[in-house]
Amino acid sequence: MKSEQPEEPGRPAPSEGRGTPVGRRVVLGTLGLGALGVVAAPTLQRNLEAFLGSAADKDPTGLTGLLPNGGGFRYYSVTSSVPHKNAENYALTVDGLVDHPRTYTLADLRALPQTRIVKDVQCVTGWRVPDTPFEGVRLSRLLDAAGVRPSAGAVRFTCFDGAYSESLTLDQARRSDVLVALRMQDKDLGHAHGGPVRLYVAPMYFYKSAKWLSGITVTEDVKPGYWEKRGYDVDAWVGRSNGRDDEPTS
Ligand SMILES: Nc1nc2c(c(=O)[nH]1)N[C@H]1C(S)=C(S)[C@@H](COP(=O)(O)O)O[C@H]1N2
Ligand SMILES: [Mo]
Repeated sequence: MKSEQPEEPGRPAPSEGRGTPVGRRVVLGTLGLGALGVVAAPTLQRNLEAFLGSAADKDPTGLTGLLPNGGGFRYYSVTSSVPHKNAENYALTVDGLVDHPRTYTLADLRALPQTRIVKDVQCVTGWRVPDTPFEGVRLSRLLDAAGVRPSAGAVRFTCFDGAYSESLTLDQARRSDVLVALRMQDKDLGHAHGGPVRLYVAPMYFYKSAKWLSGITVTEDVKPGYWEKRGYDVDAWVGRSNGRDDEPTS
């Protein structure tokens, strides 16, 4: 199996799995998923997301992060299970240093103007997926509606997995290529890709694009996110951070 952790002499290799990379057979054995091979059949490809979501829910090891997530993506979660949310129970709260805190339902977000962006996706561990459409509401629109106070300098993102978090400076958050995304690859975001709503930060490594987004809190200063507390760069520009030289994505 190809290692998820490229050798980078002189600096610690980025790591997004909780386990050591292991052979495919070991992963499958651990998960009891001996039938995974059949998932590669094209007719069953559409079931992959649902399959991965349920596999991760039963995976105490975190090794599902080493499994493919369809179309060149890898499935990542830092928790062993994530609740499923839909139009009935999804909520996104915007609060913190704002004049008009508010909670959005999925219907609320769908009713706002949608922006579609097509760029490459680049993970800091090395994998890249070309020309991926994301669609949703510009984060800047939600911030403007909330009325950001002059003392604010940053935004913190939290997730209904109960563990992941991310951050942007206010200037970064206001870029036109930063979305609260409802759709990916021209489909509603599935659970395995962070649905029903994830953040999409086009110019940055994909760890910035928090899945299962549930909270947007305007803060005074940047609060480093989950991976940033574990060594990743807070300013995560593709090609000029984390010691990497990938082609920029945006
Ligand atoms: N809530 C949450 N968001 C997350 C992560 C995570 O573990 N939990 N992993 C990040 C990383 S490192 C990557 S590469 C992408 C993976 O997205 P995918 O599972 O849709 O391929 O999600 C990012 N957002
Ligand atoms: Mo990543």
